[in-house]
Amino acid sequence: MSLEVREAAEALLSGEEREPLTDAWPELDVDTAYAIQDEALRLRLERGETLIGVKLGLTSRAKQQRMGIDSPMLAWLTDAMVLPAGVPVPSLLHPRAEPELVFVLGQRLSGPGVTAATAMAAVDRVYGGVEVIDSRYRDYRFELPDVVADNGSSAYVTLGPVGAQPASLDLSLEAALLEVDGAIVDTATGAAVLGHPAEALALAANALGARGRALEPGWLVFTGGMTDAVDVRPGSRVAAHFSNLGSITLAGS
Ligand code: OOG
Ligand code: MG
Repeated sequence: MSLEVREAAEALLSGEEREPLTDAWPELDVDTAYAIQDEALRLRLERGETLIGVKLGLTSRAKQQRMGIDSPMLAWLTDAMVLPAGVPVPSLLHPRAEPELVFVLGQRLSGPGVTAATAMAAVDRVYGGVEVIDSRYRDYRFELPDVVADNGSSAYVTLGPVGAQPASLDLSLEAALLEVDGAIVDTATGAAVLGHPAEALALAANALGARGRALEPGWLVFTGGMTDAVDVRPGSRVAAHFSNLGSITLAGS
């Protein structure tokens, strides 16, 4: 691994706000960005965190248009990123929240050749979830390699209260209402996520397979923001209400 990769991983893991890597390193490519992401994960595991799954980012048009990037990406989730329901969002740089559909895997899944149908067959349970993102880049200004290196802006994930059998729901029709301080500000259904969130799961399995890895049994897979993300301001309350998968409320601090 190059010195630049190690240094970028350490700098991003420090959590300090910074300019995008590509400002000073314009030739940074996506493969090298994933090497930075993997090195940051290695450092997290070295300090005692456990790998619990992955998240996809930029899988809906709402998110792609807002960030100006139209390729989905993958990032790691560890146990330190789990925010239990009811715990206020810790103080962060500029937290935003987004409703997501979440899979818990029953079986190992790895590409190539994983389809939405074979991906769904590996799913044990489906949950509603909320991801809190917090880009380390000032003003959320980044290119694709920057956000990949920054582990997809990951900060926290919260799982909803209902774990449904995958066959019991039509996930393309599962709706999320996003509420801020009592007002509904956005809505979407699962179809917003690549047409069906199982497509995001298949994409994750194939992308990890290409990197010589797999989605493991028991892992969480956050399939990407269905709507645009909203700011989590101190004192404000953000809630996601799913049609069949319950509600999650976050309090800003
Ligand atoms: C990148 C992370 C995107 C999602 O669900 O689309 C993401 C960002 O918007 O900062 O987590
Ligand atoms: Mg997300």
